[in-house]
Amino acid sequence: MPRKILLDCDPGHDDAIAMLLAHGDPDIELVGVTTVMGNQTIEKVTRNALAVARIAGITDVPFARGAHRPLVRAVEVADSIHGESGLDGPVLPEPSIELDERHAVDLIIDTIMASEPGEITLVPTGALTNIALAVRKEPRIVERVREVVLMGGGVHVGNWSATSEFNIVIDPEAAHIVFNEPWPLTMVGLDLTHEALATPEVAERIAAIGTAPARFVGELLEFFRESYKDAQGFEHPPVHDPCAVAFVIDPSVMKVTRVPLDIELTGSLTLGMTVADFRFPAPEDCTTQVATNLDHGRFWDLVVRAIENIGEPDEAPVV
Ligand code: PIR
Ligand code: CA
Repeated sequence: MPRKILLDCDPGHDDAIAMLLAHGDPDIELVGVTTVMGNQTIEKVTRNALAVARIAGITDVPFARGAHRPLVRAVEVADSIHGESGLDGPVLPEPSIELDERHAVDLIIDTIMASEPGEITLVPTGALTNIALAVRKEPRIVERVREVVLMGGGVHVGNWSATSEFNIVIDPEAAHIVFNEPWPLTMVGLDLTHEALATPEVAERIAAIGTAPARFVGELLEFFRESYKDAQGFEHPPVHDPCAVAFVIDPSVMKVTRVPLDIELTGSLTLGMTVADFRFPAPEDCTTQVATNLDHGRFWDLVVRAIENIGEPDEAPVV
């Protein structure tokens, strides 16, 4: 039985690749895609999500627009990394599917409450605004989901401040809500994703697939490589978000450590830090874990296989 996932994202170059991985992998069934402001405004990331759906040939999955701003703070976008559109690089096609009429929060709640307990895995790859709102609106989702596997945070590393990662620090109050609910939560943060580097060998493997979706990923990686070099001084870009999907497909591609996690809300230097308490062995009731140590080869095998499986979708436009 494929694992059913709801992807809550802000595409975003790596979010787009996460979507392709979820769609193309045989062990995953993508049951919904929701958007949240982050890498760009909610209008832009939602449009991007629909464009990626067309490229990947995703036709029968509901897409819903979510939060246009964080719970408390002002909107802050990552245009230094993702560009003006949020998905700069490739030419984007006009969307060919319509948005669901529901707000993302309602699509999340409806999908989880209409499923069997333990059936749905939530995979957030952007700010946690929609998930926090969903928990507040319908708290029963907490015991009904199978688990939350999110890209965000970093125990020993930040990328938006010295201590903090973008998805968490742009809406730390939402992250605080999500990290403090008693659902099983795996944090696939920068400790792990900074190992998911798109080296030139990876780009060659993807180019060799030769399909339109593969060319699209190649163009995404090309732009990501340049912006990560300019904005963050990386030699190769870390492709964060598909790592969370990869954990759902095959948890053995990474190492995880059970540890209590919480979100800093008041530090003047450490706002949005994901604080891990390693002082003691994790207590019995600890429901959080953090990912470290990626199997780079097997991770990229999953991504390549998913793109191969997608092939040349009927809906794919010629660009
Ligand atoms: C990536 C992101 C934001 C800022 C930078 N510098 C790099 C986006 C990615 O989409 C990913 O989900 C997460 N936020 C990594 O911080
Ligand atoms: Ca993202």
